[in-house]
Amino acid sequence: MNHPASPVTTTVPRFEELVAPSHWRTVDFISDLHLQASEPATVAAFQQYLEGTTADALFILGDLFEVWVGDDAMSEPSSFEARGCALLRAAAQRLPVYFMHGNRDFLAGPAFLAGCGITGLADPTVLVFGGQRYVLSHGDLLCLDDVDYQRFRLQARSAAWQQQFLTQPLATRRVQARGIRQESEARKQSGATYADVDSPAAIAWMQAAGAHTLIHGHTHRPADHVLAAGLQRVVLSDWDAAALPPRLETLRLSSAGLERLPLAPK
Ligand SMILES: [Mn+2]
Repeated sequence: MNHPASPVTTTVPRFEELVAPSHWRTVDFISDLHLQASEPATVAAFQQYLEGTTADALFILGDLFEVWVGDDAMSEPSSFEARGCALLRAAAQRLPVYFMHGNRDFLAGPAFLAGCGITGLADPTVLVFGGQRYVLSHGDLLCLDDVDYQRFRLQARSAAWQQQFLTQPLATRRVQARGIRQESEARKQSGATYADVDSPAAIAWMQAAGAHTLIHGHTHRPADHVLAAGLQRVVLSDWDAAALPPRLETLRLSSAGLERLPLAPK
């Protein structure tokens, strides 16, 4: 096979593999809901979606939550995290739910997964469905031009950084998270442009994984890109039920291929 030359700009990661059981007819992918107490319409849309979906499995590819400051936040009975977990737990009784970290909820840990009855998914993972291979990723790792973020990501994913962050009192962590969010909001307002997925790196990943399709979120730029002959990059939509028009969408995989399904707001 003749592959286009792709400069190796990043180390190709190790790919976990998940083979879909043969009884799965449809799989849904969602990401970037950025669930938060201040956006109740999106939370309601998520609940409505979970209660109504006919998918045989749900894959959440990161940034389900706007922020996750530690699994102990779930133990506060009336916390937003406890509520989010209850929604997931109810859904997980009907269908398998898989959760991949995003750059906002990367601190969601084993207690979160166990408490919600959902399964963690490594980034990246290859899903084998109907004899085809799909690379699943949040997508942040592929935004190579975002050099400052890549540096932060490396640090924040280390055991030492996480241990140090998590030893602080919950209230302190919540305050810190608010500060980081305000900074990011200010950056957005300033019109700063965000890096997009690096095409050569995405191609390198797909070739290494033996896959024809990469499905990711993170960039909030939903589109289907053909990167090279037979290689496509499919970008999930973020969710915002209060936007005009609302952004609520799932990507559904079946034997017919991939299809974007708009969801009706409540
Ligand atoms: Mn993200």
